[in-house]
Amino acid sequence: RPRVLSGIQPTAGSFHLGNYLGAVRQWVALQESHDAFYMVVDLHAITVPQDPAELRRNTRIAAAQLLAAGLDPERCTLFVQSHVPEHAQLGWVMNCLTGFGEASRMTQFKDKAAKQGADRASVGLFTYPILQVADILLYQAHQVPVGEDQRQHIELTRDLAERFNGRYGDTFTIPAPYILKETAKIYDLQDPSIKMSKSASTPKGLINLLDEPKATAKKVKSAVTDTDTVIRYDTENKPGVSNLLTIHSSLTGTSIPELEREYEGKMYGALKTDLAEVMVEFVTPFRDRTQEYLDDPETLDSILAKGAEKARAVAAETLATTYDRLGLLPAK
Ligand code: AQP
Repeated sequence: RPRVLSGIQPTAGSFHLGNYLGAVRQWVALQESHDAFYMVVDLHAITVPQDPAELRRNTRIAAAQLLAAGLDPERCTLFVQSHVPEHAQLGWVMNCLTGFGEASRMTQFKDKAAKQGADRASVGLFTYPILQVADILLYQAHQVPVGEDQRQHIELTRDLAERFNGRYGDTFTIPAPYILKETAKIYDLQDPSIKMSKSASTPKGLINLLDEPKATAKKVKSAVTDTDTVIRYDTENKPGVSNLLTIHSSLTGTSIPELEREYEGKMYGALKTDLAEVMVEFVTPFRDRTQEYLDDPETLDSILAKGAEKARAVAAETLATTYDRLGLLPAK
């Protein structure tokens, strides 16, 4: 079976709708057909300051949400990045292979550093895409299911894998991004020109899956649309309405043309009211299931321990081959 690898940060506590529709939902589907490795990327989280107790708590919350979303530890390998030390080890190797200018071209760093103030951004934030390269290459992943914002990082991964293979002999599988066009980018409900994001969105534009369902319904109902009245999918002229149609379609499985027909002659209010209901129906059981996993931290930790053991077996083998190819003297 082809292999997939992906990760999600445990920084915000709750996943937002963009994380879920852009990435996590694909993870659940791919565990059926692929040898799937999914992780909570706590080492990425510390590229910005974290409160230690919060980070620990949020790491469990992230894992609980992944299980609540439908990841099955019998069918995929679910683990915490820092439980597999090979990530940091291969990360260093990849740092040494990356050009400074090449790393400087990563747009996500530029955006995030600009937000923090260039002097305050850590070197870790700068090199985080390179750690991500190591995350992917360690598992010899064929595909990486992510949102559109990660495309550039997968390109970097491909470049570095090819560079290493060219210099030291075939070592790494060249991965491809797995990005679903429909949900590659979910937009902010208040500003449909920017992606929904935990750091850039205003609270009203961000749907956190663990929020009170009532609050979520309210946010959907007050989503920004346009001054026109027609419900039509047109990302250029009607980004707000198109975003709502995308969300509706992906949560209900009703195609967008079908939705357009259903809402012909109806007002925006009707679409928003229905979508609010769809959202509530989705988040209510999701929150309950997440809480159930959190109420039993021993089971949760043991799932993560088993996942880390399975992940290490693969990661250790790749790292050993890499060290050998590089000419690092093995310890006797
Ligand atoms: N708006 C989005 N639409 C589609 N996919 C998205 N992803 C994030 N936002 C959207 C995808 O979610 C996965 C996990 O993301 P992450 O843990 O790396 O978090 P992030 O990218 O840091 O999430 P944010 O909210 O975008 O954080 P900030 O604001 O800090 O940049 C990834 O596959 C991502 O593509």
